[in-house]
Amino acid sequence: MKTFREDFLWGGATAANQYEGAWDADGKGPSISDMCTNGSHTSPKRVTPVFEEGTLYPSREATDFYHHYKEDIALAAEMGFKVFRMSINWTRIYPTGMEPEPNEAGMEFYDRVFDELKGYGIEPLVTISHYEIPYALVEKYNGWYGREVIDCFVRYCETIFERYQDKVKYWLTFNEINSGTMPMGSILSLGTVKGFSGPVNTVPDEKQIRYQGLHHQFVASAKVVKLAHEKYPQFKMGNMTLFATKYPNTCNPDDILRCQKEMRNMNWFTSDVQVRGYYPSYSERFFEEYDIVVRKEEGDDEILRQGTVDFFTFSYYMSTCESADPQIRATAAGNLVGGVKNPYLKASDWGWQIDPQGLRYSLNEIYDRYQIPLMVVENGLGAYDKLEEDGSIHDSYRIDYLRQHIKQMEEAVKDGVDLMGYTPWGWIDVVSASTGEMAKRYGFVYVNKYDDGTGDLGRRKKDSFYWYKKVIETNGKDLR
Ligand code: BGP
Repeated sequence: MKTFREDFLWGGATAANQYEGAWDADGKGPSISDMCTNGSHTSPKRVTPVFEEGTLYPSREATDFYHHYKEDIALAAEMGFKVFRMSINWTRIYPTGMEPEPNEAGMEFYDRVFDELKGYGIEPLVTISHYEIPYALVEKYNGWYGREVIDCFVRYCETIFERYQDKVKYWLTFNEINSGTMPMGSILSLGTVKGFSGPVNTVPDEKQIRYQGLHHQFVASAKVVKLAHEKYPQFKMGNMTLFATKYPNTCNPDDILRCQKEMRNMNWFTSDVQVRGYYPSYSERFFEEYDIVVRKEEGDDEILRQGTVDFFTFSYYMSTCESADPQIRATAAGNLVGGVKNPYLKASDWGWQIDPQGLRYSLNEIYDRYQIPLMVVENGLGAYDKLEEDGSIHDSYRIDYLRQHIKQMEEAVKDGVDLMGYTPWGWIDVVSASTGEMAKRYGFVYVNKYDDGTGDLGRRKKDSFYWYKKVIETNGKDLR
């Protein structure tokens, strides 16, 4: 029976906007995430178009990878990482997204990071855009709604591809690109929030604007995938989807159809375009229902066909159920998306329902549909951790969560899925994307940083650190 391949890419995932900090160091410009305040599970973070004195902006310092990269990479190496998922902060390279020339100091930072990784034989996996659109592009073009942003993005990619061509092989174009199908995605992913100020859950539901923005992201992604394939044949280019697995709430055919529709619109729509190279047939009816008219330019369809990805990556945290009855809907919280609670599952302290078998199910569904290699590039448990007086952190709940998910990944491999690797989210504590909290921790490594902005940023190994090291050492065999 099959198991994880010998060259399985074990590692961990981060993103610059939640990890790097140094938000204005060495010429870096502000990104959308730098304009978001802190928040919590019960009080949503806010977007502020102008900087408010006395307000905390957690991404600005985050957990300071910028000044701790050597120490952090050494910790990753100690766990035996084969791959390190990170993102390049667009505004470190092009502070407003529109400069004619890149910012050399920003470029040098990533040279140092990639060289450090190389020293330990760790492969970088780079997300090109992970919730880091330059805020200047939000103000000037309403983010990705403006077609001009395609050229800004392509120039940014040309720059980093050329510079890091010998250092980076694996690239993902947009993090959780399908978050743009939801109102929340208009903030972090699309940046279509010009002039918007207020709590993130009050952002207007502007489908016409979001789907136009998504079209521009599809074209941008396809253009740079095509460029990479032509100019840098050693590159492997991937998409990245937020996979929010859905089950019908009952066997009532109304629920089944509702679930199918939601699976398509939420989970499949963007990858159908990025993997197959054209808009799926069901999208026409969806656009009609919501009066969405996507403006395409001549040549766009051709580009989409030419720029399909080599591998499929996704985040997986949870599942929910779908009901045709609006009264039953929206009882479970989730990774940017809600749904109906599943009575068979338990949930995290943030209400995200824990469903390891849902990962096996999703891997099988995705592989059946596309037949290209898959990678789970985010998965994990956001939890409150207790720092003991002796400096230890006993996170058995996290080990348990990950153990169960890894077991189900192995089942999926036995089912025949071609799985390349696994990078659990926030392998070191970072700021939460949805709430802006520090208290929601995912890491194997604890960072002394707290919700009020205090903390000396010291790093400590949690129990899960030693556990994951053994998992990697044994290629997933020893999960005790
Ligand atoms: C995904 C994002 C990550 C990460 C993760 C966990 O949506 O790609 O950036 O933050 O979710 O979410 P949160 O931080 O809200 O717990």
